[in-house]
Amino acid sequence: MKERVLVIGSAGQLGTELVTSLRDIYGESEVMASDIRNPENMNGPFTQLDILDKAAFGRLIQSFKPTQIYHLAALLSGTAEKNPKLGWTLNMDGLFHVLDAAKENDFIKKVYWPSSIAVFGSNTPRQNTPQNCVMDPNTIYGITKLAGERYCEYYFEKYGVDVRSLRYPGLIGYKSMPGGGTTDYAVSIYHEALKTGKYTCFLNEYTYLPMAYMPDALRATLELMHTDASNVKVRSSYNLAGISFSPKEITAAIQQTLPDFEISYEPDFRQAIADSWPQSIDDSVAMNDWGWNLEYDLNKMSVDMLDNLTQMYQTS
Ligand code: AKB
Repeated sequence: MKERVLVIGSAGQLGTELVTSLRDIYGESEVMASDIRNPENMNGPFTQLDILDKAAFGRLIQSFKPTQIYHLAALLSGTAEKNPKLGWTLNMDGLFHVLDAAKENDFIKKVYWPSSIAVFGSNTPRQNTPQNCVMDPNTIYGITKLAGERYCEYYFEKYGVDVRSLRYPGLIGYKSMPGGGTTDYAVSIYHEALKTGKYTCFLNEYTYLPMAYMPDALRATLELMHTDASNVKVRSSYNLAGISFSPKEITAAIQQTLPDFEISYEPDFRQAIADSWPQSIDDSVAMNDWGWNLEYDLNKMSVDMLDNLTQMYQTS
């Protein structure tokens, strides 16, 4: 069967890189990128789409007839706290439009929707957080991700929608910038280390959070989407552990290449969000079900980030 893939939210941190990987697999013309914003540098098919506009989304579905949809459009933790109503509406109604489209159109065979470590909360075990445990998120973003997970499982159980999902930790990559998350510091810190030699972090030095390097996050996403449906035993969302470190530890990793790099700390409202999230994650269920394995540790990621960003800044 010829695959046709629609990516919603293609101009975001993950979407930018995922579209490239999907086009390498399926061919440029078979992957339609879409976003509310026009992307700065994107080649290949693109449609401007506000996923809250159900009629426009319906027209796109009927004209492009995707066999797979990657629905990435969302407000992240920091931005959703500043605009809770929009956070709820975008994150939930957008998902409903996609799940309903998959329920109503047989040609849509698979849906991917990202969840997050934000589904966990203050009463969740913070070390090695298991796949199944207390989940009491206290951010709008986390509440929408937990509700979304329940809906995904419901649509699979009741309507047979083949929806797959990962609970991403913070994502770190050099090709695109994150927008509005609590883990964003771990991308900005590399840019500032190279540009100014200094960085002021909005989390304190001991804040451990799980993060994943983009090549690992992309590979996990594609491996989950490509595995046989019988291997996908979790239809809410799979834990993905990545690497856990604190601002102090990422600073030390950067200082191995840039010894004069300096960090200072000015925690803001995102500190409370980070403090309610796990410090490390147990992703053994993903390992057992579909063979997940992490490749990058903190030092390998830091060397690769700094190498690529150095080249980028030299050529720009
Ligand atoms: C955020 O910080 O909001 C996101 C996430 C962990 O889902 N990067």
